[in-house]
Amino acid sequence: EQQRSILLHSASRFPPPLGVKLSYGTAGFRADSSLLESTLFRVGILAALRSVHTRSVTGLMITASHNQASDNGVKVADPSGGMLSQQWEPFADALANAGDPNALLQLIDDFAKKEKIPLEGASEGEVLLGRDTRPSGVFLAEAAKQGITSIMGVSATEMGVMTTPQLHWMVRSRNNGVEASEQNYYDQLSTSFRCLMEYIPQGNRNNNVNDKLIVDGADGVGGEKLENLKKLLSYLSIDVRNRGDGVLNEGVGADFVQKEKVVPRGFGSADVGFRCASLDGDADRLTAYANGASTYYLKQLGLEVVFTPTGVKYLHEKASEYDIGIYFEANGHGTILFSESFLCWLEGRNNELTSTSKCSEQQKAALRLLAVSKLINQAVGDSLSGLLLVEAILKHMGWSMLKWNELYQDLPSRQRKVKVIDRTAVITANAETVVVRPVGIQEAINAETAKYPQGRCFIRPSGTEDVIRVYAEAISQEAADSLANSVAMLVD
Ligand code: 16G
Ligand code: ZN
Repeated sequence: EQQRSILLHSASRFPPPLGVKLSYGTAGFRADSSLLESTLFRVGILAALRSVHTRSVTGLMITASHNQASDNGVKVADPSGGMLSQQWEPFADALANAGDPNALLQLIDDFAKKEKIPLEGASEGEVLLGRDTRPSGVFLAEAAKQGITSIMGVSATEMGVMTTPQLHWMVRSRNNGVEASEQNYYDQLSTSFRCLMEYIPQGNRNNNVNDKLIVDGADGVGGEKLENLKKLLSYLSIDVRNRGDGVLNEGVGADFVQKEKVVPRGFGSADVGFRCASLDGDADRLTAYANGASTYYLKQLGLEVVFTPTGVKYLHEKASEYDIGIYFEANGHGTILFSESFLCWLEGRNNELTSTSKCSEQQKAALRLLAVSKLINQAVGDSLSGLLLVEAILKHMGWSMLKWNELYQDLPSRQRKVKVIDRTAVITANAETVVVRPVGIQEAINAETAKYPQGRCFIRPSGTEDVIRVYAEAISQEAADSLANSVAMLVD
């Protein structure tokens, strides 16, 4: 009874906006920040219920990533540190769209019964609450906190301004019983980075790879966090630009650089010859690094390459099936996952090492892999940790930027988006490589593609916008453009 009245009372303070329908989508709720207060309150309830249900710490992150500064959004981190379980997504949609407080209460009641979630303060829970640098994050965090604490026995721990991957990392660490402060995060990254640098093969120690790296922080949270991290780093000097003085994501950041194919604000001819990288607005991705040509290259190396539908949650799930699963998206999301059993095996090699004096090549390799597993964020893609891993690898291999770039030739490509009345009319299969509906369209795409040497073309409904995305690759830029155009016309 007490739980019901608390919920009814607090819900009445956060009425949903009229005529707005929200969907949890591929990466949580996202909209103009003025529309999101009630959504944040409700997602707070969701994260709290998830915590009670799993008897673990969960997370709630307030960000709209690369979107414009006036937008905002929210997503929930599961106890593993990964994305919210897909089984709970329909409940997230229902919660966000429920009408008056009574309807909301009914929904929570039914769901709690179905999932056997004990309410009435019978159990405990904790939600870590983080936000990016958007000004609206402040009042939205307050709404989220009200939602979290309206579930009896659950507390909200405010982490303040964080990168998305920092918050996910903290949730994961807390549930693994390790210390999980921001300082712990920097310590883990800088220690494992130092370890990798110290195990660089003799011959490559003094190679000509420049120690300077220039980073575009997208005028978001990543720049200021990198400033903290860089103080602890040896062997590398980082010049951080776009640290938040300009407008978030405007003419800066990984998404801008990838889509517009131009250098970000604050970079110019004086930077030619240096390694540069762009983070996105919440620092969970780096400038683009995948294309059809990389798939071909990786297969040639003898690696197994698998496709999944678009979206981190699908990639992450698939990658977790392997001892070492590396996943990435063309837009810069991705990380590396190590299985528990493989990590145990590596630890075993490590322990052998301390008991004997001489370190074999195999043992060194095991040590490096262990360091990589600590450097790379196992919870979710992380531009700061990804950045350091790339630096360590370049140094290890003795590769210059030029050499790295020459590993394989990216195929020219073109992305187009086509506005449609109903994007759900397009249904795909085989990890979005084949269109099954509308009937006949795949045959038409095949016929167009066949006209272009090395042509590839896919269409799929976007998970975040009301559009159909068209992606084309071919032997020249003109050919890729032309293939994308003719297929866009088929869709229109
Ligand atoms: C979201 C997804 C990303 C995906 C993108 C596709 C997460 C954290 N992010 O940003 O993985 O690539 O949506 O958007 O899951 P689209 O369907 O509009 O192209
Ligand atoms: Zn992002």
